[in-house]
Amino acid sequence: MTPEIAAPPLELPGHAHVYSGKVRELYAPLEPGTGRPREDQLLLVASDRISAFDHVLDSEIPDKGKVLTQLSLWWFEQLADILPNHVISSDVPDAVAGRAVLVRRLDMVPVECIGRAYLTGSGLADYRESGSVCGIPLPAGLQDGSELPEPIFTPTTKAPLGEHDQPMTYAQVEAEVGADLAARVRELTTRILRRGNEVAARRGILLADTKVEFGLDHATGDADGRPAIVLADEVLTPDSSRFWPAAQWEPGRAQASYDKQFVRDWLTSPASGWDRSSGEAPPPLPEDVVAATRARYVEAYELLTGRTFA
Ligand code: Q0Z
Repeated sequence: MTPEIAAPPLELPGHAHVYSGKVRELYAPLEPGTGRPREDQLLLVASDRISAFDHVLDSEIPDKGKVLTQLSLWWFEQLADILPNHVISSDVPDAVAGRAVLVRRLDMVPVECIGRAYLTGSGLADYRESGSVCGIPLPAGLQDGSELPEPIFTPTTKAPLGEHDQPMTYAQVEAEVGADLAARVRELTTRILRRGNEVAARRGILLADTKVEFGLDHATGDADGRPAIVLADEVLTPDSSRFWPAAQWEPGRAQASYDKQFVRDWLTSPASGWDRSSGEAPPPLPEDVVAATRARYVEAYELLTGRTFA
């Protein structure tokens, strides 16, 4: 892929820019006295940028950052009986109102914790080659989009930006973080996805898979003196999970993507004039595709939360 040049990050008074992701930014609040970056907090800012086919598009989706941030905050509440989360406050600078959260800086677990409830994508490719996913044997005869007998943990490495994460076996996770922590993040990942699907199914949405990130809070130990595991980053958003409309679910073909279907359909249609295999950056989206995509994000938020997106 051709590396597209990222837009310079927003200047936020009182904050130091720490890191740019594909569609999000990390800042550290500055200490009022010293002006130095705080080491115990981060400001997570979601932009309106969207990626498709491994490219960050030139077109933004208005309110996408707000919708995903508010959805993630809502999920943290739905998951609060399973584990604590990193959120300190959603009282953030006006420039990023609604699309940023102030969080506790944690010691991040160096594994991408992926849970799968349905088979697709790289999991499907692995299954077709080996009959298993990340070393987990699965029944024969599964198709693209099949529901799995139970949610599975299919971790990957955390690759640097622009590189692809690599699948890990569970034994590799144990070697990386120890058997105790490996078992705990595996259990938490599948519990989060199971809870997510219990809630989403009532609203006509399937959560095929999800990526969650955990951090350790060494200050808060559990009864056995182990550091508390804290849910970090964003959770169960369309950027971290595959959302499928349940009404259109039909194993045996690629499923409609809840959020990006209009984007993908237009980019792969003759109308876009774009050749996915060319390595070229995709063209800007027509305004009706932008509007329809914004409406899908808002619809997912409103369906799931039962709230109106202001
Ligand atoms: C999250 C990311 C980006 C948003 C680091 N609570 C935490 N403590 C320490 N580190 C992180 C968190 Cl959430 C952390 N990321 C991913 C990148 C914007 C989130 F650019 N990286």
